[in-house]
Amino acid sequence: MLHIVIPAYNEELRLPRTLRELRRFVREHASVLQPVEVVVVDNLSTDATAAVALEASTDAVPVRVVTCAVRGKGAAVAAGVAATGATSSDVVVFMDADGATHLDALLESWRLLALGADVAIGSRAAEGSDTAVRHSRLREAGALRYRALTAKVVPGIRDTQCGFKALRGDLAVTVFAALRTTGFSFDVELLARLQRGGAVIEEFPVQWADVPGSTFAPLRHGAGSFLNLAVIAWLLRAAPAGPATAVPALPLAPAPALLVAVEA
Ligand SMILES: Nc1nc2c(ncn2[C@@H]2O[C@H](COP(=O)(O)OP(=O)(O)O)[C@@H](O)[C@H]2O)c(=O)[nH]1
Ligand SMILES: [Mg+2]
Repeated sequence: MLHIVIPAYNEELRLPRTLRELRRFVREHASVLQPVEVVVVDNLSTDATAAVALEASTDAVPVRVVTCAVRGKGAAVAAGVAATGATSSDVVVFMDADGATHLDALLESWRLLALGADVAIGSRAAEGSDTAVRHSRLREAGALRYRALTAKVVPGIRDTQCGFKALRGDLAVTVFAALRTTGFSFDVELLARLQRGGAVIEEFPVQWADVPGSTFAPLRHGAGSFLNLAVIAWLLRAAPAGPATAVPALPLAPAPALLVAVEA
């Protein structure tokens, strides 16, 4: 089963289109992506986020709304992953409410997990990615610095902040239960923990288009993001990056249909 977690803070405008596209995409690739459940995590929204999410629910793509009382994208994704109750035969994906990452990422991440990866992360830095629209100059400059620092915490990973990531279900539940970062830097802590646990992490190129209405405000969230990186490095100081074996062997048995469908 595929569980798709979407953190949402005041997303009544951007979420409906994302859920509509998701329904269409799942219908087109039903043999790979069904059964699926969407968990929208309403992060104390003051608009109609929960209502528009529930309105989008169908039999083929059921949508469940979970409330997270702790603000922050990290807290919201963690609450959603916990609510999936995913097991080793499941896949957990999380993606942003704005649908900035093209949904082809669903197929590619499935394929990588089926081939043996524990984690597959969308990357705007990987060869072959296509990032049509860019952020403001200020955000770009900040992102560049941020990337240079994340490289020290999670060596080898080129884009920690793309909104799309897929994990083996049991691993997702375990690692998110340990996560401490509630804000936008949670991806770095997540990847650092996974890396130190010996998880096989594959970065794959995505088609990515910025969608107006970002909830990330460089001036408001920027400094906090850098501070969080320092906290994460400190939190994980005792666990050196490098090969480890804490992650149990691959439990996902790929259906033959999956590999064929993805290649088609
Ligand atoms: N800023 C913010 N975003 C949140 C929060 N909780 C969940 N989110 C979601 O996190 C995602 C962030 O994506 P987005 O706003 O597009 O940021 P960007 O893509 O990094 O510019 C969206 O789905 C938000 O709705 C929160 O407390 N604050
Ligand atoms: Mg976005």
